[in-house]
Amino acid sequence: MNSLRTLSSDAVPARPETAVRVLHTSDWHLGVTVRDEPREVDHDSVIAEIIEIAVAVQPDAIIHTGDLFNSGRPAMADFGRAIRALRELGEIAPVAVLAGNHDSAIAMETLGVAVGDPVPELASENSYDPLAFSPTRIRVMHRPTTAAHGAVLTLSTQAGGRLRVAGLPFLHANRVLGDFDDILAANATYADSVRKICDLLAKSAFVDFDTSADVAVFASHLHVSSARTSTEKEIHVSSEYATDPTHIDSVYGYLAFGHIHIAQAVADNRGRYAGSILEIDFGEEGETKQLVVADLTPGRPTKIYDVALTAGRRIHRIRAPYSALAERAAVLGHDLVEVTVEHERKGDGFEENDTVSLEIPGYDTLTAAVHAALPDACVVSVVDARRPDVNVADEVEVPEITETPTQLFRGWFAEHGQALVDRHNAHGADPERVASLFEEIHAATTTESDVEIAESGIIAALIGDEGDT
Ligand SMILES: [Mn+2]
Repeated sequence: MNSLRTLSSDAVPARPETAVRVLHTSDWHLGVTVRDEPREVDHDSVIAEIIEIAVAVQPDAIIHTGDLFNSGRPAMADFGRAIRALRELGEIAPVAVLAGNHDSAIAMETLGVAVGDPVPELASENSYDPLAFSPTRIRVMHRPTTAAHGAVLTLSTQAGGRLRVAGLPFLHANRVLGDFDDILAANATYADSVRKICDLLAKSAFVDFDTSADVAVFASHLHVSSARTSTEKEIHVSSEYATDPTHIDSVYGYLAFGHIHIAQAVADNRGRYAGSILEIDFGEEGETKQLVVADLTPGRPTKIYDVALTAGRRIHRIRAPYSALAERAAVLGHDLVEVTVEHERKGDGFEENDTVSLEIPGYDTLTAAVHAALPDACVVSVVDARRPDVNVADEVEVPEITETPTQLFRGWFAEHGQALVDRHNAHGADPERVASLFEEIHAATTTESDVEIAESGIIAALIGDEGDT
């Protein structure tokens, strides 16, 4: 899978008369910081760009596939930012937003209230009809649920047919899914559960569906098998948590995914990860950010356009000697930069045996000097990697240790272990067993043999497993 070739929004052709146009965005992560530096200004400018593009391409629906917020408890400023953005988008076309793994159901439910989404109330009165035209411009799907509770929307389109949107917000592993009790066995695997829910949603989405006039989109915040997390790496999610998209009903004209931040085609080009809208951490440095425009025409292949997003500051990690920083200032502009300062190189006037002074004349600290060399950039951190000739190990006095790790652990545990066990002892741990468990694990890791822990079943039950993308 190669990187997508993005267009500017004015290169996207006008919507063909018979097509239904969907605008797809994802993974905004409102509230995210880079090394404590807030991104509000970047979010404000890229959201303005998204709204401009939406006005330009005139979609029939706008779909946001999750991680609207970076945290389950967004700051009020970000909550307000989301409300304003959704309302502005809702003026252009109906909007559906799904909860991602970073969003909490409660924050998203509250957001739905704030933007006037009436569906949860209709569903609780048992009067929501997923096959009737949606009564709302903004639908916030705050948790995975059934069509009767708002997982399926029916929208009118400029082409005349209907657009059906089936949405599956992020499905947390090991979380009780009361709405799906009928179809999910208690011991179903994650992949099985996703598959059964997808089948159930498709069943609802294609009731009273006219394939000669209507089109449908499946939207989800989901790990899709074989998707890439960065340019080189394939994601190695255990098959337990990756969903094979080939089984997603072929009647859907477009599959809209959120979760993975690098935009990419998935499922034989049936859909996209729209990706994040800013480089939100250094792992995304250099990635192109984008939206997706999909034109769905009944009975014809879908046309997909990748539309570049260029607003917001880029992020960079640079390594250079101090003397080489100032010349990079113009290129870095106002971007966010982490600077690693290396020692001055030979040929810059320094010889191998010179004593390199770490003082930079005129500045008290290296950080102050770096800020002065890059006056416009937002320097988020400065790492001092000078003094390469000093062998750090020579300077550190290593105390001689005569006890084995096991003896050390037992010594420490004798002193502090009882209090620790008392504090966490909801599960009846025996202090002697904790000490012997350490020995077993230590022995296994030092001999590279498999660890067989008698309590592994109990431990597995205690550990949740939510990804961090
Ligand atoms: Mn995300």
